[in-house]
Amino acid sequence: MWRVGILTASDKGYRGEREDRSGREIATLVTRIGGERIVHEVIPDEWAVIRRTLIRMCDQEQVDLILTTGGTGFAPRDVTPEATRSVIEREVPGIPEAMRLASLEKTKFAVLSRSVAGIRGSTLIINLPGSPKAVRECLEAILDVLPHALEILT
Ligand code: MTE
Ligand code: CU1
Repeated sequence: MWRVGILTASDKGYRGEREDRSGREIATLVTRIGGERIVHEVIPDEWAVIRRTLIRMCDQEQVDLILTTGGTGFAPRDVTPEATRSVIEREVPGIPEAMRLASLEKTKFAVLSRSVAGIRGSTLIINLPGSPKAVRECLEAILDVLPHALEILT
């Protein structure tokens, strides 16, 4: 079983004004590759909070994989990619490239996601967009390669 952390960055979700359907979608999808949700946080779109939560999931909870959802767009408070870049040691550009390529077949708006992926210690962190539909489309594009990726990381 892979240990999976889910981080939902959403001001509305944090205030309880929006259900975290995207986080639940991630939890369901990862079971297909033997992923088990160990931690799941809904936090505001704050650089420092996202950064702190990512570090805790990697270094304390020691998850194998963190999937974030939300905050990858152009709104002023969309800072998930920046917070992710601040904690990773090695970037993995191929993962967001593949997600955007696959998503482009569904919607032109795929190019507006600024998602990044990278490695901190033995944890792989991947940003997904905010909507449940985008989460499904992006994660399905890369899900099959994740077991091999995680195997070589550990
Ligand atoms: N990717 C897929 N596969 N499907 C989508 O519907 N929506 C796009 C893009 N990526 C979308 C997608 C849109 S409209 C935006 S603005 C960006 O993701 C950023 O989304 P976020 O701000 O919710 O992270
Ligand atoms: Cu959009």
